[in-house]
Amino acid sequence: MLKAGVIGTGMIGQDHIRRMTTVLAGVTVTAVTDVDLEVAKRVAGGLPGTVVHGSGEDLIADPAVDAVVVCSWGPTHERYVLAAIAAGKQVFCEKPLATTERACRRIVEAESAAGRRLVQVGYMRRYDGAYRALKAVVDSGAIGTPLMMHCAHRNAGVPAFYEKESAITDTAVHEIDMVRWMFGEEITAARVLVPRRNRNGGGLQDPLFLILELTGGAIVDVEISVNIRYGYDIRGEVIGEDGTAALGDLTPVTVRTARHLTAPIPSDWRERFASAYDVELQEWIDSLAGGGTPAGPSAWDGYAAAVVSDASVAALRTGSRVEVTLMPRPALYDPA
Ligand code: NAD
Ligand code: ISE
Repeated sequence: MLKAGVIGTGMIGQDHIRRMTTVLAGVTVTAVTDVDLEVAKRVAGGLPGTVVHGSGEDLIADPAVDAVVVCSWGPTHERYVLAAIAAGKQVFCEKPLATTERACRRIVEAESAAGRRLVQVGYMRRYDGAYRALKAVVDSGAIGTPLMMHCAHRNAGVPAFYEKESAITDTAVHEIDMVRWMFGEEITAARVLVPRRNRNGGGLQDPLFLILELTGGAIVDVEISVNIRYGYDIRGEVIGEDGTAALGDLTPVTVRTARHLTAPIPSDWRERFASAYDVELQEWIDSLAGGGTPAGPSAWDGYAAAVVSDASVAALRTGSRVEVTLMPRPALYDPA
C-alpha cells in the first residue's frame, strides 16, 4: 500500500484525495498540508488517521509518507519537487512542473543527478480515453501524415489566482504537452494572435489564439477562451493528408424535446477529465509498487512544456514569432 502525502488541499488536491481514498486501489493518504492550515485540517477531518503537517517540507520528511502529491499553486511546485528528490521520494506534481524554464531545468538536473526517475507531471490528457483514441487513429496512418491540428480550450470561468499570462502558463500548457505527445515531435516556435476582448474577461486578455510549429513542419492552432460562460469545452481535430480525426462530443445523453436537441456540457475539468485523472493516478501508483519507477509524463516533459510556455508568453508580449530551444536531453529521459 503506497502511503501518499498531499501538499495543497485546494480544488484539485481535494479531488485527488477523494479519488485516492474512495476510487483507487493500493494507496492510502497518510498526511496533508496546505499554506492555509484551516483548509488542510478541514480536509483531513474526514480522513481517519491522516496527519496534518505545518509545512510541505515536514510532510516530505515524514517517514509515514512514501510518495508526495504536489497540488499547490504552480510557483510553489519547484521547492517541493526538489525537496522530494533530495529525500529520494517519488513525487507526482500537478501541472505545470514549475512556472519557468529555469526552475524546470533545476528539477531535471536534480533528478538526473539522482540517477532514477522520481518525478511524474500531471498532464492527464495522455490518459483520457478520447485523446488516446484520437492518437490511435493518427498513429495508425488512417488519415495519412498529420499536417495540422485545430484545438480549443474553453473554460466557463477561472479561479481567483489566475493572472494575465495564466491563459498560456496554466491553461494552454495542456495543449502544449498534448501536442508533443500526439505528434511525437517537439515544438519549435510559437506565435500568439490577440482578438478583441471578451467582456466577461475582466482584466484578462481573453481569448487568445496560439499557433505552434512542430519539428516536422506541422502547425497547430489553439483557441484559449477562459471566460466563455457556457461550460468547459475541449476540442481537437487533426488534419491529415487523406482525412481528419476529431475528439467526439462526449455527452452520455442527448435530449430531443419541443423541436430542440440538447446535451449537457461539463462545468469544469473535474467533470470532463474525471476518468483521465483516475487512470493517471492509478497507473502512477501501480508503477511504484515494489520500488518501480513512473512511466508517465516526466520532468523532461514538464521542462519542454515550460520552454514552449515561456516562448508563447514572450510571443504574446512582443507580438512576434518566438523560436523554442531545448537544452540537450539527459540520458535519463531517453525513450525505453
Ligand atoms: P487552488 O487554489 O484551489 O488550490 C491550491 C492550494 O494550494 C490552496 O489551498 C493553497 O492554499 C495551497 N497552497 C498555495 N501555496 C502553498 C504552499 N506553498 N504550500 C502548501 N500549500 C499551498 O488551486 P487548484 O485549482 O487546485 O490548482 C493547484 C495546482 O493544480 C495548479 O498547479 C494547477 O495548475 C493544477 N491543476 C491542474 C489541473 C489539471 O487539469 N491537471 C486542474 C486544476 C488545477
Ligand atoms: C486548470 O489549472 C487546469 O489545469 C484545467 O485543466 C484547465 O482547463 C484550466 O484552464 C486550468 O486553470
